[in-house]
Amino acid sequence: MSTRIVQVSGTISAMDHETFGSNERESAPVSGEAVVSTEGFPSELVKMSLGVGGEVRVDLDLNVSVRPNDVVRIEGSAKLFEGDDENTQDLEDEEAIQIQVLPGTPRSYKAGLANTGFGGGDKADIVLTFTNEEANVGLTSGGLASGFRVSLWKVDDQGEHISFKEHGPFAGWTALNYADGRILWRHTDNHISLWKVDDQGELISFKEHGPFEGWVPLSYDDGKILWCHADNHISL
Ligand SMILES: [Ca+2]
Ligand SMILES: [Ca+2]
Ligand SMILES: [Ca+2]
Repeated sequence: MSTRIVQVSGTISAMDHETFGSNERESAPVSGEAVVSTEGFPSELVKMSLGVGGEVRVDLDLNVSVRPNDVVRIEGSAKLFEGDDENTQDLEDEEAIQIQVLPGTPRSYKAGLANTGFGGGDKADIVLTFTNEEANVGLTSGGLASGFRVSLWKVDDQGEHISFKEHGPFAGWTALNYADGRILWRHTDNHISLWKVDDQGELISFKEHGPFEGWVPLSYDDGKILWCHADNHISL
């Protein structure tokens, strides 16, 4: 199983039906991305709301998880609310979404929601496209036979353990250090992967550099990566 990068794009178009006067319409782009690697653990792909006309709201919540053979499963819901204001919890229609996206095969999906109740006529159309590609993190090639697992602990002012997040092990990769929401990894060939992680230690994005002839990465801090050359130059 490889690490997958899953993206969703599309549009939500919604209409607040008015008995008097003209109907009100809004639309908004849908855009979300998640990197998933651990089977069975869903990650948030997109979570958004679109309000229209002062009375209608559309909520779209989707999570993604990896299945066997690099297939990913998208699960969640699209909901249409209509009431006294856009924060109303008066649910008029709902569509449960559960689809599989095959690796390298974009898939489109459409949902139509309608308020068919008294005073209804409100509706929403949701058009989505999902992609499921191999994440080029370089951390999974060669399998999981070597490398080190890291556990990033969150601690309070007194140093007491609050929570933790584990990553790896990834073949050939060693974590060098953590600073400012970044984990710096070094590969045995001396190229690096700088991970941006959120407050829970979850991977948000990453950037790879190198390898550069003769240079060995040492650490990351304050927006800078420190490299050491075989003849003992340093570079910031
Ligand atoms: Ca209305
Ligand atoms: Ca209105
Ligand atoms: Ca209503």
